[in-house]
Amino acid sequence: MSSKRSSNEAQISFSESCSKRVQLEREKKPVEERFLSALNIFILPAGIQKARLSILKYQVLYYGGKVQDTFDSTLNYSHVIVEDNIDIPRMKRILKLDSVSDLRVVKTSWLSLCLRNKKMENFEDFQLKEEEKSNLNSLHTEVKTTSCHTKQARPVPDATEVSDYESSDEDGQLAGKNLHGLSHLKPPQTEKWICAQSSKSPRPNMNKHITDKLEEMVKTYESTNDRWRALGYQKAIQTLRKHPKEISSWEEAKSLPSIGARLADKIWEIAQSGELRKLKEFESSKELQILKMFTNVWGAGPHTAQLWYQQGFRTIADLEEKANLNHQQKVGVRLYDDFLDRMPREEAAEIEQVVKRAAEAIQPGIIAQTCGSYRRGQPTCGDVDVLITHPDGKSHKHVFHRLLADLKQSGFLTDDLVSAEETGNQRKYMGVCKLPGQNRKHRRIDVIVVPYSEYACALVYFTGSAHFNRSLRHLCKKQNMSLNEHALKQGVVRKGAEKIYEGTVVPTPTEESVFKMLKIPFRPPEERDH
Ligand code: DCT
Ligand code: MG
Repeated sequence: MSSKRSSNEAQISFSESCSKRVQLEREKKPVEERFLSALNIFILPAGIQKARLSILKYQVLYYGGKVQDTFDSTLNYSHVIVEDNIDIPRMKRILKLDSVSDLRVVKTSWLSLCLRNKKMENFEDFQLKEEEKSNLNSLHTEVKTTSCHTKQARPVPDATEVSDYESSDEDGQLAGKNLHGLSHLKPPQTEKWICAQSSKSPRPNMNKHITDKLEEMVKTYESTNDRWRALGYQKAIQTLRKHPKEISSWEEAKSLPSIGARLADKIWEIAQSGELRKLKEFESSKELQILKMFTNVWGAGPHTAQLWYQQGFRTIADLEEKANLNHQQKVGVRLYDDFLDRMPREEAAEIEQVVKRAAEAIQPGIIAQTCGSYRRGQPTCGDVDVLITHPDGKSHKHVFHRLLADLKQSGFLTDDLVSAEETGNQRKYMGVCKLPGQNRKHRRIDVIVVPYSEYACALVYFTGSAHFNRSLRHLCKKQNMSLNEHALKQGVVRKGAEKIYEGTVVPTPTEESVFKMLKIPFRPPEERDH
């Protein structure tokens, strides 16, 4: 790609993004936020990805600096910015200059550092000088990292990204050893799967500053029913969480699975500036904020939220007073604040005890186990998911209605949302409970009664997390199996997404047996919090 072409494209996209709006925003900014006001720069477009160039220019303008679109040797630039891999001879060739001794030539990683730290950083470590013998592969042109946030374009992927199994050397060696009866040494390919890994992995999320922003994008797209975009962002988040190091170039982001050019643009924008313009636009959109609020009403999805908005409702009070609500939405609106508040796990434990005691009074020997985030050891829970069964395989059948009746009678269950949902041999109740005493909040509770033969699969499913479950299901597909809250099946035949043969149920007496069948190590609940 010629640098000229890239420069022109960049300017088109730049002029689109830096319209009057940027100028106006800039003028409104207090002086301390215009920390780049001393800059009057030219950015050499060569080697800089189009979107990244546009972002850099936008950000410099936004924080009070000046950017010249074309190079003019008579102008007095504060800095001329060049991509990290460009050396002085190449820069001179591109700009048709005999000498650059009058210019302060600085690498883009300096600009990124300033934008990230929101202050003018010292540029000297990033400066390229005429007399330096620049060489792409020489250490002399390497940027000295003054901060762990310093960005450099580095070759990817990093060796640690590739699992042992995928490493061709290792594979080759093992293939040779197979002949000598060492085939058991070859690690199973399941190792790569999320569900095979502990969520308590010693490796932290190195890109949390990016995934946090992308999570916000997911929430927004979910509230507007843009499921494909939401899914695309979710996949990218999963990939970034697994990535062993901080993203340090657009190319690195783009090289990762599930990340295309547009997502790489967004990721790189956050990596460089700590911000995402698109998210800021969303956050400043009143309509989107209201849609988000409406989709948080229990029983309302994106379509209903849209409808309410079109009907002119703007607040939860509007809904309460004027909207035509069904039973669930009425409960959702009345208890809006309580439902948004996550309860401490101690309160979830108290709720579990109330249900356990009531179930035990009906049928001795009954098992009542809280699953979900509580079982995964989270400090707070959005709701309480109680799974009930009986080891004799039959006594659970009589418990469901009596248990709910008793809990309503005692005043513990205050509202029903879904009185009884039957799927196969399982029954699910969704409602609201409140512990006795002053200052107690209403809490969401699900009670699920299952036959003992389905208990292990139900435990796995209702313990989650949802992300962990998705990974389990994908892994099943790869092994011609299927898994849901009822059973694990093997010998499943699929044609594309369609199941041609349902397969046969594999007995799974314990959670451990489910993991074993899938050929992954057993993970206790607190290690499934992905
Ligand atoms: N689940 C799932 N897929 C979903 C939603 C839920 O597999 N889309 C499973 C995994 C968790 C379990 O059901 C209970 O669901 P929630 O209560 O919604 O989730 P949680 O992990 O308990 O989180 P929270 O604390 O918010 O309730
Ligand atoms: Mg839950």
